[in-house]
Amino acid sequence: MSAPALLPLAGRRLPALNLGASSFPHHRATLRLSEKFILLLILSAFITLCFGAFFFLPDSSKHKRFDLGLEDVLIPHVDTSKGGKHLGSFLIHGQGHDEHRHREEEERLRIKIRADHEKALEEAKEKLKKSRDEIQAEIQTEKNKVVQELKKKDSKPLPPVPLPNLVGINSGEPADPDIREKRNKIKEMMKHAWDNYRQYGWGHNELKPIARKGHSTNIFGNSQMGATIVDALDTLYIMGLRDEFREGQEWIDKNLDFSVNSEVSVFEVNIRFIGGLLAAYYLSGQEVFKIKAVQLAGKLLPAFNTPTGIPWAMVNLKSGVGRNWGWASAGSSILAEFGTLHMEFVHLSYLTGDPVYYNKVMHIRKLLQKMDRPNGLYPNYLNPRTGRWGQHHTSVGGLGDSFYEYLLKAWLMSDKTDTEARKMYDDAIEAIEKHLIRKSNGGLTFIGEWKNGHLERKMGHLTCFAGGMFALGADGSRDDKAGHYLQLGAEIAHTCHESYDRTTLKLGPEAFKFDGGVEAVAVRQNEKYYILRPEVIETYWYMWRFTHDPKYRQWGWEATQAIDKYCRVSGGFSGVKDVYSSSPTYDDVQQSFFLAETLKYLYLLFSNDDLLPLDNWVFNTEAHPLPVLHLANTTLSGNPAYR
Ligand code: DMJ
Repeated sequence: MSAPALLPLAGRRLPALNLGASSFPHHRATLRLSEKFILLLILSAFITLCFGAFFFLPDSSKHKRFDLGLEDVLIPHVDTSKGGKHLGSFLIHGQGHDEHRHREEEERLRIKIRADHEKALEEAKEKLKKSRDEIQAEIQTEKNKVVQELKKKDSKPLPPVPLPNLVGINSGEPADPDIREKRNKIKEMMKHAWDNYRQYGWGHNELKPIARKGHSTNIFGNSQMGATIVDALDTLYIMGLRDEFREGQEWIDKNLDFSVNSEVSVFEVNIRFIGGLLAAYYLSGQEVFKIKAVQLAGKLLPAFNTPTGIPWAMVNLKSGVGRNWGWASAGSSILAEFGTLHMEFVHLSYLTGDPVYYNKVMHIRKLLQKMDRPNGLYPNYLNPRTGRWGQHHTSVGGLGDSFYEYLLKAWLMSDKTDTEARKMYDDAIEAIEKHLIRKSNGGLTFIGEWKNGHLERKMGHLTCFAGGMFALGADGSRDDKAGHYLQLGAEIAHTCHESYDRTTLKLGPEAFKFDGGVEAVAVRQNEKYYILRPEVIETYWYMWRFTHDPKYRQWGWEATQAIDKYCRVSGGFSGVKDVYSSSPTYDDVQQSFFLAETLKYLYLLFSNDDLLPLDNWVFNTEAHPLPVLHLANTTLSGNPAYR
């Protein structure tokens, strides 16, 4: 027979179907074709049956899946605590009443599975009718929906941000050509500092201008956080160095990462990074700065996890573990460090709508308010475990300085509504005047340091910022003593200028004495250095704004020339080790605050007052301008002072 050869598959499986084929040889091929369909039909029916049996028969793995959370619906009577949760025990009990219930459940499931299956098939059919582009468009719409949902989840609604007039008419450019030239010279110095950092230290925290490489100190931890970039941004912006600003912004956007295993100073990171980022945000409106500031602030929050809520000096950005400086009296935190967070943290709460930052700093304030103060003075050391003062050492310079500054600025920043801060400032300044401020034999007003009941007649370069602070706080002072405080500011400015003028380089030493015939001169070798600090120039600028006495511009120009002559090197600017030596040696560090503060204050000193007017802007202690918050009609959660 040749038939099997014609239909080899069918013939081999079901030879009986070939029986009649030989009787109708002319229909043979047609009949074989029908047989083929019949066979296929039977085969597919068989497969469907097998599949159905396989699919609908109970199996333990399926039930285990339902056990994960639906056991109350599926097997409500089973006592799971006795192991009845497993399918095995359910089936063993599957007699009588239980068996009936079980069958019902299975039927219900089958119906549901069938319905789901049909629905899925329908959807698939519909999908297949659509073109590839239509399907892609649908997927994209779905994706966008998810992104929008995520965004909604992450960000709370933000309050409107007030952006005061930024940089005045004509960018504060002075009409007088001589002043303009001086201002241009300062801008050129900024460019020299930036360009060299850009070339030799990019991404590092600071620059070694002689070795021409990156530099860092322990305050920034052990990672490259581009401190100079962040600190310099607003100065670049104010000076109109927009290309440089954009370079900095790009680096921050792409590289500034806070998930690093690095132990940083909470204070320094706050004033330089958070302050710098917030100012850059307010000036430029670029969201990236706000986002980075908020991210970083989140990393600082674990530092507040102490028994008192007084933060540790240092925190590891990754682990959140905090500790204090080994040198601080009795494991204490430092007044100028935990007391210099207020401005930035209030702005963070304002921008995010999250009161957590505000609450942290208000807690510190409340705690300080309750404490006894020896002679009304705040000691520099406070133990965060016990809440007790450490060594009774009070200073308006290092360790204490910016705590007083931030009391005054909290009041100014709140549009003068935070009267609690103003009162604390007034009380503190009264005690300082009584116990620390003296006139030298030569008639120079100085601010000494209080150490265990004894006045040390020594003033630090850092203390010189206080001249500007007194002037800034004159308006609104208690008993209408504005004239007195303006005068005090002028006297401090004069004393600090003397400390510069009595040196060989016309640059100020780190600390100077008023003792044993010595007046405003450093005595110890290790106090003769100048590290590009801003405080004296800062005071000149505030005094200029409040008095317009040309001597402040004159003094500022003397300092500019001295810096350019003695601190400028081809690779940037360096500090000098001895301001009394005619051949100074360099310390080979270009500090980030030189770009953030020293050059900014100099530039402002030679600009018109409408460049960052003090009615609208308050400068943080690192010279980063933050806008006054007109909160009279706004509620900042948990903040009665602002209501
Ligand atoms: C700056 O980082 C800040 O001004 C701080 O408050 C103390 N001093 C340095 C610069 O001298």
